Amino acid sequence: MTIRILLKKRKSCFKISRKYTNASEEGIRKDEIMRTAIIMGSTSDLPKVEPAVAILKDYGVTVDVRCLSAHRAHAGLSEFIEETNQNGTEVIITAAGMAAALPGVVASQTVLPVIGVPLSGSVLDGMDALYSIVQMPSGIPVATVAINGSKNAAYLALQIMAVKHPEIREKLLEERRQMEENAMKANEEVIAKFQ
Ligand code: C2R
Repeated sequence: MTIRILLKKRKSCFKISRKYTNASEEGIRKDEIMRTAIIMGSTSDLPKVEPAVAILKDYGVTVDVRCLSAHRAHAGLSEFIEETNQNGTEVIITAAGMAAALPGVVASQTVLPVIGVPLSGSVLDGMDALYSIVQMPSGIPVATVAINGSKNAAYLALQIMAVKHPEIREKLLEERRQMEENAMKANEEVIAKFQ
């Protein structure tokens, strides 16, 4: 291979890796990046999705947030799913209200774990989205959390990632220890109040 071809190859590799990594991730191998994606159906979903973004960022995870409706932007959605299939994303969180096709459509185009968050806001108050997301046909699962359960979607994503990343596992265990301590303190307060 001539030097010119080699240089051309290196340049295109650099372009691809730049496309798939954040500036802060440069120099980190793709398999070391802790990366998730969150896709919502509409920007009107943002207030219910933001708590998940905050939790994942607090754990130092890169979060690619997108608003890509399966109903309204199916080509753009497929393009993004293809990106996640190649850029080291480990889990995809999907959040949608009403006739929520989005989580299932995402799950149909990847073997990455897909978590679905049904959102309220319609006249059916989230039951429509819950039923749309939870009743997937065999072979294309979506791990469905509670209506508006975006925080648990983030924790479930972290638990999946913790299998590979010990730093996430340690932080999750520490948070659980803290949770238990607070719960026991609440118990003591209740005992003291009513004895
Ligand atoms: P608008 O507020 O934009 O009208 O959206 C969104 O997630 C949102 O909760 C209303 C609701 O429609 C949902 N939506 C879906 C999909 N695209 C948008 N369920 C989809 O592709 O599944």
